Amino acid sequence: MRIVIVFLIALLSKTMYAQDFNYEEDKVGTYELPELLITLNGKKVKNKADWENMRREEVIGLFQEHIYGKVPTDFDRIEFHVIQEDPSAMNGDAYLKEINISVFRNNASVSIHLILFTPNHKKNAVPAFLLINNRSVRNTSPSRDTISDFWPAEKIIQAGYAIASFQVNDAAPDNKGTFQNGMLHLYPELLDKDDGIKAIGAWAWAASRVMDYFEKDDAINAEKIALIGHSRGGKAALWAAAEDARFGICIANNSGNTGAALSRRNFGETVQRINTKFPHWFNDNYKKYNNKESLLPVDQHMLIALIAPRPVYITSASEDLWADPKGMFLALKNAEPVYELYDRKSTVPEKHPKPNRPIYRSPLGYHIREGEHNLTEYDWTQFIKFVDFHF
Ligand code: GTR
Repeated sequence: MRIVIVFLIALLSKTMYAQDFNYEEDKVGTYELPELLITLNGKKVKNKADWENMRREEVIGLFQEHIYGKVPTDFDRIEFHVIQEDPSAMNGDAYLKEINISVFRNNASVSIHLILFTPNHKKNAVPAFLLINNRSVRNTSPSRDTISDFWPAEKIIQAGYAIASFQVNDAAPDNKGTFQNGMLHLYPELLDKDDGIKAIGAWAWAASRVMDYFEKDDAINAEKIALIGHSRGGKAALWAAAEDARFGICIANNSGNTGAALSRRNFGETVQRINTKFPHWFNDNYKKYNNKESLLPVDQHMLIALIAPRPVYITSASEDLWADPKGMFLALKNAEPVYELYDRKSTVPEKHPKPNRPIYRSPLGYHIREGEHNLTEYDWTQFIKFVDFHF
């Protein structure tokens, strides 16, 4: 009897799950993407100047209002304190600095703890990878007592780049009850606004404060910063790079729904589900689009286009259907027209490539990796090639 009940519950939850989320290509249905190169009042965008003067501001404004909120740029003061230093970290291969980045506004302050290794074999200012870390702090151990593929610092140092990371929780705890307890203490007025940023915007803000630090560190070439994020961190990386043009390259790994995946494509995670499970990620206006993706004035190809002409690399994984690999590929493809306005020809193929065939000699780069939802050594190997090619 008991076995039968357990079996029935399992069957029921499986069918409910299958009903809620689509994993079948032939059930995706048809959808129409909003026009990238036509303004709200119907003007055609014909060149780079039209894009920059008419359409780009409009599109970023739509994302701010309906999805992510506008990342604030004003504050009273920013201070950088090196709290730990080791000139011969990694057996002498790297210089380690731990920096507290403290930002002050209206008698409140917040600190972002940055871990930074620079390669000792390079004499001049170096380009850097900055990871928005949404996983355990152990992944970015400054003492290197833990070595993790999620942040393979030694490999990046060998390749001649600096590598840095901060924890998302410093900027906004990743929790629907406590996300306010970070940088939003500086901007409490945003909490009352339907279009105010929440956690994803807060993480993007923190990445920009790290950029403020890079601009002051002579060891770093701040014009060559590759911002990278995995999954929810990938969503934040895309938004940060859209909002802050100082990021030279954006890499979004397995970023999925409201990251690089097209929202209108009914496959895997949906807007309704992301807003219900993670109400603290996007602004309140976004909740209006639960089960109404077709009413969104934007789709995610437009988010990638906002980063043009800077290089963007998108990844997916063959078993990570929740993040909709094909939906991410199609968003990237549909961002191409804006890159073309800058004469930056993408070499992304027409059809979704097979796993483990990276495209990196292109302003828009892509791979689908064999395997599950994760950030792996394989992914970083391709990122280095992409960044080598562009920087
Ligand atoms: C999932 C969420 C995804 C993705 C992922 C992650 O639960 O539904 O959108 O962001 O978490 O961050 O690993």
